Amino acid sequence: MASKNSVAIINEIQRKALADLASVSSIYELQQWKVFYLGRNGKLTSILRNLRTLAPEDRRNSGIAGNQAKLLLEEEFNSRVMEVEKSSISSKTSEDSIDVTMPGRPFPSGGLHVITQTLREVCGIFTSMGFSVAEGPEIEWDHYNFEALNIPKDHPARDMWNTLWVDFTDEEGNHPMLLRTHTSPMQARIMENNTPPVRVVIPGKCYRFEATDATHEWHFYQIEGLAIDKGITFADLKGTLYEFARRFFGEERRVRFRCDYFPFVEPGVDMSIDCFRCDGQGCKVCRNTGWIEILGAGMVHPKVLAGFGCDPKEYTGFAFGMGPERITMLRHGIEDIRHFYTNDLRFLEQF
Ligand code: FA5
Repeated sequence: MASKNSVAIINEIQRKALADLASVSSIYELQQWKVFYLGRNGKLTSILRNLRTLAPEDRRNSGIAGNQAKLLLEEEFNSRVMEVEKSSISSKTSEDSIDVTMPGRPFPSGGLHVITQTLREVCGIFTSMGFSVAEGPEIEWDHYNFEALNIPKDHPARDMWNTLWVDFTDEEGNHPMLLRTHTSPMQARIMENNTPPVRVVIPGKCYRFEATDATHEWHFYQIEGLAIDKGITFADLKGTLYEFARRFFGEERRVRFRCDYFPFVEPGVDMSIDCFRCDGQGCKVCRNTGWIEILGAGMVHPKVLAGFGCDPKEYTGFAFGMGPERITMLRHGIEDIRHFYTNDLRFLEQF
């Protein structure tokens, strides 16, 4: 009789539990339901725990009914959890009413730094004239930066390039490594692995231990150019650089060549463009000269050519080194070189 009662009670609990489960509509209510029926002190659990007090035959029948009810309720609970979760997602979606046709938020896209743009454009102009492009190390040996360029130790021309030395001492106590002060050391590196005819431009970063002002940075780029072949003359140098200036700055900009001294060229020149700000009248930007120097150049010195393994009686060549920051300033009317590397997006995003 007791067993009949227990089975009936179990069936009644199961019926009630299923009815309650059907009306549950949130995860919170589901948890409450579970605690009420299946929890440690839940309705069904309490019945099952008391089975051991029944007679063996009754215990068996009630045990079977109780375990079946428990399995069924657990299964129903799990599928109800899935239903409730699903409906809460879809109701949220319709409540928030996502308009899938709306355009997405744009990703802020990056861009090339204005100096990178200039480097690429300049290299493009020279490649269209038959030059190839090469790159080289920023930490350089004294040999390539100075010695191979006819600037031996104690030569006063070393003072032209205020050098940042690398803290590395060789066996003789010398500091043979430095941050390259110009891209000219690449001339020797190129000639180590190539034979004329050579036409190459080399963009890269340079470093000088010098005070900064509107037209000088302590780190800046240069683009080196080197052309070596039989029969190259100063007219080729001028023609090539005029053509570059014409393509980069337009027909209206004026160009000036003046004698200059670099130990690795003979003769040497500097090339200037008339000042963008004052149109050559003289102002703060051009230090009242009307001109802004953009590059140094010259015919490769015979001694340097011989060092490259080229007979200077047979081969001649020209070289130049230009400052991309300066030509970018000229083109865009930028008054201070320091804007390029202070990472102010208000400035950089203009280009
Ligand atoms: C040189 O560095 C030579 N190596 C150039 C050269 C190459 C001459 C081949 C002959 C043959 P110079 O120190 O003048 O030369 O620098 C060349 C260019 O680099 C300058 O015209 C200028 O545009 C740029 N430049 C030099 N110093 C700075 C600086 N501190 N900040 C920004 N640009 C600079």
